[in-house]
Amino acid sequence: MVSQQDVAGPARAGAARHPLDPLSTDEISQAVAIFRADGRARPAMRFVSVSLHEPPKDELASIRPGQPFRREAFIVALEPREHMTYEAIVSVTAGSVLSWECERLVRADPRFRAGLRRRGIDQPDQVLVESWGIGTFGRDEDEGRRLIWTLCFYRASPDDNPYAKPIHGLHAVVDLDDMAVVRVEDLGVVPLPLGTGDYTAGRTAPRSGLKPIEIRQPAGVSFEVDGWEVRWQNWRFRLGFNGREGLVLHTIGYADNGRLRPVIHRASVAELLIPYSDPRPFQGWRNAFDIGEYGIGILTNSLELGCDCLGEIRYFDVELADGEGKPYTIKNAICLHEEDHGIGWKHFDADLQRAEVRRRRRLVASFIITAGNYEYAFYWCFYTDGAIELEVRLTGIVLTAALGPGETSDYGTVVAPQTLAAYHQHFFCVRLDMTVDGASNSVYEVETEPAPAGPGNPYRNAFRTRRTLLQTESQAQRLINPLAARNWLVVNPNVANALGQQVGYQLVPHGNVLPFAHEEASVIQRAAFITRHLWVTPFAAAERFPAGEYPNQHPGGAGLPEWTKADRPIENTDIVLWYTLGSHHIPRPEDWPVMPVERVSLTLRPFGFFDANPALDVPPTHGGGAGGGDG
Ligand SMILES: [Cu+2]
Repeated sequence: MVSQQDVAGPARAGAARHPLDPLSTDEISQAVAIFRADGRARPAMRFVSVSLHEPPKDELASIRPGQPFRREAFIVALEPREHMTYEAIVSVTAGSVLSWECERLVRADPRFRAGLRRRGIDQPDQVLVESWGIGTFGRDEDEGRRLIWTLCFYRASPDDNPYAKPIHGLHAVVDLDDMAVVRVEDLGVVPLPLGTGDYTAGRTAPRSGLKPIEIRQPAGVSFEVDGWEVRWQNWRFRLGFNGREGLVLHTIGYADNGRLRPVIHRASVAELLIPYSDPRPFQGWRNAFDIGEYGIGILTNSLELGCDCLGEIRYFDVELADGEGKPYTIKNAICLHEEDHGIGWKHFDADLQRAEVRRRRRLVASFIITAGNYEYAFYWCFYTDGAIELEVRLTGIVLTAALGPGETSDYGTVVAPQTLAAYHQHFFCVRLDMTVDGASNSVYEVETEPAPAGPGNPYRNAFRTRRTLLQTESQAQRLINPLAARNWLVVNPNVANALGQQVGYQLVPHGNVLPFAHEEASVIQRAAFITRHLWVTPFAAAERFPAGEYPNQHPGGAGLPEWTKADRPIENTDIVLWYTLGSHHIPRPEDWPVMPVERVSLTLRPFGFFDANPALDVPPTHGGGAGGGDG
């Protein structure tokens, strides 16, 4: 086991400036070189990931500015010939190189080519071969092998939308260690749909009348960036990035009267699961763990000014390692900018005939990924009133399957002739390592209930809140309940505000959903975390991913269900909140050929963290300069 190496030793000039900085190109190269030089490494090894091994919290707390610090890389590597993996169970995603080889391999297979010919396709190069994790569906012959299966689409011409032409019923199963096509299954021919699914510019006459909107900040931006640290309007946090989770936020704090008060130690989206509804052979295997199997950091786009992001933008490049362990850069991977967000607060005093109004602003750190057909845009937003929001926007192309002429399905929407977009869901598991005014936190479930009728409630109008302390892990596996206005309050029971109340941050759920797959379905076994909206665990450094480290082909039970069996106490201690945000997708014809953005979100807002409205001191604006400090 050679999974961790001390890479750089004490910090040197040009190296990382902070222990939480993502690995630089040099550090990735060094880590891989050290790893390769180890006697246990094999020449044919492939690298799944080389990322920062984040320092433990106590060590982080003890590092003084200017002091040297350790730098460690976390490496996951595979040895295909010996079927050796450097972790117990390894994801099928061995980086871009493997999936590319897999696509070529499938295209070259004579059984696959014969299947294409039966469908009138003579150009295998024009077939898009998508690799999907095979999951666990009880086939004995699959035991102990690293397998993927394929879904195929056809591009009639090079710039076509391939998802408009799903190739029905032809699937290959590939062994990633042997790099061999294990079998090709042909479930019968359905003709390719005729539509093109074209959504590109130049073929539709653009609508007229849209005049330019310009976002200008003539005096510059209001945030400061120092390395990976960001400061803006009392907020202070660090950006991080890795191949699996993409953007990570570290040490989020708020400067309050000269005192930096911690709120969240680490925040990331730790898993993204898309279960599909189509029950047909192969289609019923479609469950993508986009983080655990593929890695949303690896899938991150290079963003473009004026298109992805508008206004005064600060971009961050990120460094990752490819399958050979060679570092590469994703330019403009993270976007940082501020936005006017409408009014922040207002009151018009009728007697005085005077209005007090302040604008609301937010600072947004974002990244966008492409996972095959889909795009996900992740926005972490910090507001002038102390709120934090994660907003996810979903767009891209819905996954399609072909239908026979006149055929419909109970499990999807016909979005174009003979083109079925299957019902599905997207579950984002947000991991929040809380530290509200210090590491020792507790969680209350807060609901509102009617007060009982009686002498204390003579007009029957009274309602009150009920707080339930969640004391152990089993008590903290919860669902949303909007009709009871249910939310969760993370408090520091050891710190009081000026009113004598425990300081806290409130997790406010918005729209959400549960899975519809049966409990015994493979996807629920493997991803039990989606059966509860909230889980709370005591902090443990090794507990990072809700479906376990390597969900692919894992029979299930790993991650949250396994850890929480111990039913550990979660009161007045260092805790982690796991909130799963579901987007329910019954495709509409309007989602074709490319889908208008759908958005889901989660809000954390101060509840007694401050003594009063923290945005009282936002200066007023006068005409014109929307949100401008002195416009
Ligand atoms: Cu969707």
